[in-house]
Amino acid sequence: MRTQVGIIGAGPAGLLLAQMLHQRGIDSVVIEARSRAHVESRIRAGLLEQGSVRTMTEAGVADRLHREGLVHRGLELRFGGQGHRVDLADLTGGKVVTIYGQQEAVKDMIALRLAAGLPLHFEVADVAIHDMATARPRITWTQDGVAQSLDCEVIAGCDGFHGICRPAIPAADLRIFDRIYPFAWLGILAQSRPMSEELIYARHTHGFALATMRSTSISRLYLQCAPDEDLSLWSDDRIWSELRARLGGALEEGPILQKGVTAMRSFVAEPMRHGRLFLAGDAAHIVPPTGAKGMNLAIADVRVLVRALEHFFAGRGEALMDRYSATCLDRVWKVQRFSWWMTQLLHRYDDHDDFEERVRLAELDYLAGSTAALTTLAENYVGLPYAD
Ligand code: RFL
Ligand code: PHB
Repeated sequence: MRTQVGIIGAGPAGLLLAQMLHQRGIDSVVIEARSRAHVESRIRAGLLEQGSVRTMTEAGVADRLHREGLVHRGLELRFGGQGHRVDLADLTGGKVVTIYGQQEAVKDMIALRLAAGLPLHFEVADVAIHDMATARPRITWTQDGVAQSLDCEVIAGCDGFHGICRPAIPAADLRIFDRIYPFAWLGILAQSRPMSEELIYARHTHGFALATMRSTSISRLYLQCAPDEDLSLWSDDRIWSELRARLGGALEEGPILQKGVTAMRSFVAEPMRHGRLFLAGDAAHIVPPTGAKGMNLAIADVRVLVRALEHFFAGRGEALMDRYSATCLDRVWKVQRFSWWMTQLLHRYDDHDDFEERVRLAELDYLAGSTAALTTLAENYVGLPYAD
């Protein structure tokens, strides 16, 4: 088999890349380790920046997103038992964010690709990359026990944090920046009306909590917990009572549909390219979810990669491919900074002394009362402008 771009991973990065390349007449083959049912039911991100929605709209994958997505013009910060509304739209000249489940976006993109008869292979195993330093890199895998080989001109490593693409780059050619936080999030999906029409980010003496949603009848709620938290110690009653304590206000309870613990980490691998292998999305970087940036950053990488590949396949040379990593990393580090800042501001650190606690509360109080400080938060939250 041969193609122009071999894409490893059918998450948001891989699927959007495949679709945007198809729009430009560039062939690709997507391979995915898990089953279609698995990737379509994996509950993860929910918040899209305005630019992500625009990118998905231009890519032709946003019809249902526009019908079912919930547009939010603001959010609430809660601390010291009081809520403070942040008017994102007012602070950013009208920009908004949209709630739409990542797995819904993934379902839409898979359906579109399969309906168009374009190659997307699930449940592949033993994926390996060969000759990535040459102009004819190759991907091999097995499917149903049969060995497969794909000759490519470019390989896109969109296989997430635990994929094989980043580790395939020689360690000496990669610089890793990593920070692991001393807490995690216990997340639930519940059949209950959201607490409020907008997201609530709460800082409480027990720790952080977040009230978000997937629809007007499904809530998504998160609680700061220990990184090695034992879920079996969290009965539904305990979860609801802790959420009530941290979020304050009226919280409607309902059947819990899903529970999980998410680790918190900041991670960047530089550069995001090795020869003809280009990393995009979580394969290259991870942010803690407090800023709601992971999927948005994956989409931003894909935009840059599509432009570079469009130039290359139009015979206009490799200049944009050469700039791919630096262009992406410029945004990645700004988003890392914002995600780290939101995380440290809103979480409880067991090793922090009273001085640090007072400084954090002063910062929150300053933030809530300063249009300058809120504008900084808002313009990062709705998404920084793209370089192009
Ligand atoms: P993904 O989604 O991990 O997709 C990678 C795909 O590659 C497959 N794969 C392989 N395929 C073939 N061969 C191999 N050897 C393979 N190894 C792996 C995997 O099965 C998978 O299908 O990465 P991608 O596309 O880069 O997308 C990144 C996003 O998924 C991620 O950043 C976000 O979910 C992060 N995130 C959030 N991002 C936001 O923008 N807004 C949010 O509100 C938000 N909330 C969150 C989040 C992540 C969370 N968790 C669970 C980590 C909330 C949570 C709780
Ligand atoms: C979500 O809806 O899952 C979500 C929203 C905002 C965040 C993190 C997760 O900061």
